[in-house]
Amino acid sequence: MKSYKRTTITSALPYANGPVHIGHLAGVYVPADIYARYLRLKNEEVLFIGGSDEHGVPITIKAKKEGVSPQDIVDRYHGIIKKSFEDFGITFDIYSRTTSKTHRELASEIFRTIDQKGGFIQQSSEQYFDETAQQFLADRYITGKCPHCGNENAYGDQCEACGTSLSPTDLIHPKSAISGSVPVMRETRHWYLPLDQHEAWLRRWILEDHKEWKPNVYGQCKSWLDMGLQPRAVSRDLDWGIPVPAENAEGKVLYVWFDAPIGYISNTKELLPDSWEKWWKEEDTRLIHFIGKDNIVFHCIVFPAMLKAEGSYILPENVPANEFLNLEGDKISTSRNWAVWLHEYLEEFPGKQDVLRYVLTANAPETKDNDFTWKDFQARNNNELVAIYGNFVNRALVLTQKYYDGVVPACGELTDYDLRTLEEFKHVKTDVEKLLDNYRFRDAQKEAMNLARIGNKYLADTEPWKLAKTDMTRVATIMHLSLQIAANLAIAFEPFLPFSSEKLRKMLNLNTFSWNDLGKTDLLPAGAKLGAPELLFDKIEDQVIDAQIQKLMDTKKANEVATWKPAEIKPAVSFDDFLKTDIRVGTVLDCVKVPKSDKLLQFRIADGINERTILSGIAAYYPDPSALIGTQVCFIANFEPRKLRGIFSEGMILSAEDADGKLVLIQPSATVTNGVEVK
Ligand code: B3M
Ligand code: ZN
Repeated sequence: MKSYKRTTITSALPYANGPVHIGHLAGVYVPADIYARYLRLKNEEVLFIGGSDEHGVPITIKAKKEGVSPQDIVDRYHGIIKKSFEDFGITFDIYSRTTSKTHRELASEIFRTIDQKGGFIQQSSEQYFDETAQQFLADRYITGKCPHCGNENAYGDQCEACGTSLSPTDLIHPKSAISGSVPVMRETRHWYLPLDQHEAWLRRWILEDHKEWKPNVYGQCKSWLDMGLQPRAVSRDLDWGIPVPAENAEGKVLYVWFDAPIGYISNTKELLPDSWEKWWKEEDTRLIHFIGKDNIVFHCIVFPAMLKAEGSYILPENVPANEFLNLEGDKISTSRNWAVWLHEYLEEFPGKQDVLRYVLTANAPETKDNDFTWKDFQARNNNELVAIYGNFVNRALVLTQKYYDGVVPACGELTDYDLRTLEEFKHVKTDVEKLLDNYRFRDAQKEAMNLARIGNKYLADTEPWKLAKTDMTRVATIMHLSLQIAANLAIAFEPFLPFSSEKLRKMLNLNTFSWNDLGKTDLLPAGAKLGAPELLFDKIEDQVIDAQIQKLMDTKKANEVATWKPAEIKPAVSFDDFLKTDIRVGTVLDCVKVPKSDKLLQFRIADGINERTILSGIAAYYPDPSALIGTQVCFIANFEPRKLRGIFSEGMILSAEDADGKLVLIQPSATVTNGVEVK
């Protein structure tokens, strides 16, 4: 690794068109924050930059939907997002926004510099234009039929039904989402960054000089480069964004992906108006971008090409992008409300920021997409945070309270077993460091947890509560060492679980606090008075988790109903064919649940000729089957008899399946004679 003096850490600027959810936190902000905290603990010079991305079509679409201005939207969500990050202890040095004056000026200046150096080309192309609304249409503003799956509501950039990425001209019967009219092709001129001209150095810089990048990042870059780079438009015909600072640029703004990454730099400039340049222009500064996988090409190819074209900036040293986090097996989706929103989490789990941070890191999508489930959240809290970390700390503190009135006892002679324990825990520092230096946050956190495991084992093996009756000198040594381990835990976990570390630090009255203290056994001197012991974590009960799962199931139901469409009408049948199905009415004589089945009800039906037994899979929707006795139902009398769960079912009872899957019996609107036909 090159030697460096300082590190600039950036984390992707979320679009200010909605609140942030666990996917954002897991993929970008928790790892970036862990890294920033770690470097600060090592007393390195570090700057951690965040902010909202407030331009681009996602914002204008949201504004249009709500009938408000784009500025209203970004003002609202910038505040909500900023607060969520603060609440979760994400320690940005600045969290600003791309609608700031500093940003508008710097983005314009960088564009102008590149332009003056001849770093852009201008090209004309035909694009969809809405004649009614008198404007060019962004890809998202064009809808039509997907050529792959036939979905009628595909967007000009993607079909959400089949996931295919599209370009607007792929759509069959395109329509403007603004006016509903059929758009026409019209010529427009734009500025392009000729990425093809940058391909050679990009290949060398990434494929040869940065083989150490994560395989998912390196692989994506390689496949882009191997496909060959094309010029990319950096301006758009849109009325929301930073006006293109050039002649003949009326109605044109900078493409959001041109201005957004410059936001990292402008936010630095806003924070440090006099010294921002050293964080972006000096060779001994290390620049690290934390992002999600969908942003890789912009951070590894487009932005570096922009910076190179400008000429005075450094390039990123690493881009540790993550894959995606799913929720209970499904892709997180804002439009389907399939997410755990950070502000809602905090309302429902007040004070439990660290639990979420812990679980998201333990399950971080570092090498592949991963899944968040509430059961796993509960298990990790109860079996790891409570049972290992919390339990050890609590025992160490409570026993010290009990035997030594909360004062750190003096360390006596060390046994072989003590020495072996110390040896084991001294590894933790180098192990965690090595992992953090390689952006392997999940394993690093696991290593930190190992320290608590070592502590627990030490107490379990030495059993000071038994020795207290016979050998208080030995107990003093055990408690002394246990407290040193607890102090080490406060340091090791600080980057990961900062709220708990602070609590623990207070309990231990631990004032000095630096990464270099990790592994030391004299952090708490004999005679030091401890604070009052408190529980670091508490158990999360089943009903709390069940309520969260129920909430998601309700969302899923609501989505199914909202997107439900009637099935296509089947091919025509003749009356004679219809009559082959013998549908009759009968009266329910008896109705009970089939034992050991959640689904089946067993009916006894008077069919006018005799009695028959029919099983029907509607038990979930009729919790009191006896209430059906005496009512009439319709059934297929000549349905082939089948044996289900050892019972002969002679027919099929008719019901309608509602949009949410609920089954409702079909019953005649007035009582009729048993055995009559339905036609
Ligand atoms: N706002 C896309 C996203 O939120 C975009 C990131 C910008 S980083 C400069 O995924
Ligand atoms: Zn499709």
